[in-house]
Amino acid sequence: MGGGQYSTEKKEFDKNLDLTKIKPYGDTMNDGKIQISFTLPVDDGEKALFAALELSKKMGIEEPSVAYRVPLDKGYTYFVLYGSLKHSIDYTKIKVESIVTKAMTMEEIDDYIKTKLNRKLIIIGATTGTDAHTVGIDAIMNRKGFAGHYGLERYEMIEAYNLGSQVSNEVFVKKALDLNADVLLVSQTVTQKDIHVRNLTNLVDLLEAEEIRDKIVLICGGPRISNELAKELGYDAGFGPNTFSENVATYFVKELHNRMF
Ligand code: B12
Repeated sequence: MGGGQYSTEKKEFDKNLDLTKIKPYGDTMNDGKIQISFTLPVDDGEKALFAALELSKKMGIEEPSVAYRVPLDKGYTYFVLYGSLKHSIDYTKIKVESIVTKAMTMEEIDDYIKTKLNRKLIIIGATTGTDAHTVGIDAIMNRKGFAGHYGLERYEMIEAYNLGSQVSNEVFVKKALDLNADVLLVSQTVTQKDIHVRNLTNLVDLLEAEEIRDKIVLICGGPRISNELAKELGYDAGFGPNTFSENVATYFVKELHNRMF
């Protein structure tokens, strides 16, 4: 069982980088080396190992080998698997819309607000619904910042209100009305059973009902949020992993400026 993982054939890799056929890089260009992990809902054992290897071959992974496996509980086994991906993609055909091409610095953003928008901006952020994850919104808003990037609370020309987590959409919208917010920042981490989609959509409905949707720059973010998803759900923009306050602030100051004309 589980045999035949390795071929003894000597492989000749074309080591030239061809952007029309890129694949993962391990230690030789075009070797396709990847590591993946998943859980199978079966007990640990030789049969489970064989199933994991077969599944990996179906995913297009050649010569898969299980680097690590552990029973998680009765009826569940976790695998870390290593192998070579046979698939490639044409990188030259990919077109993506980039929200912010070059982020300004905190000082440049403050200066932009002073000279082009002529007043302090009111920004409200929260992790909404039942979601309890605060680290993402704190990374964007907290004065002390994240990974060497100060948060919006430190910006001279921004009045930032971080409402924390598990904020209901109703409370969030009320705060937006009370403070006359320019920008709303929504963080969503939990995506199980698409709860984030329902929650984010409900917020748009409430803002529309209050007739303030168009007056506000509405932005969402989180580890599984993309700009495409955000737009689809009726947001102005969406930000995913590796976002800093400068990325989102560069976007919203320019968006507010565009809306002046
Ligand atoms: C810490 C943590 C917790 C802590 C949270 C503490 C806190 N105060 O936040 C606690 C222990 C409470 C927790 C609880 C749960 N968690 Co949790 N948690 C994590 C963990 C380990 C790290 C998340 C984190 O802090 N990341 C660091 C921040 C900086 O990254 P980030 O959120 O992606 O933020 C960046 C960007 O996304 C972006 N961003 C984020 N928000 C926003 C908003 C805007 C406007 C913008 C512009 C950008 C932006 O900018 C940030 C900086 O770059 C992850 C696993 C992991 N390693 O990621 C699981 C994880 C997120 N948790 C998970 C789950 C399932 C839960 C629970 C449901 C578990 C349970 N069954 O009880 C509960 C949730 C309960 C609830 N009601 O929400 C799952 C989510 C799966 C899913 N896709 O739905 C994960 C992925 C773990 C896993 N592998 O299963 N969790």
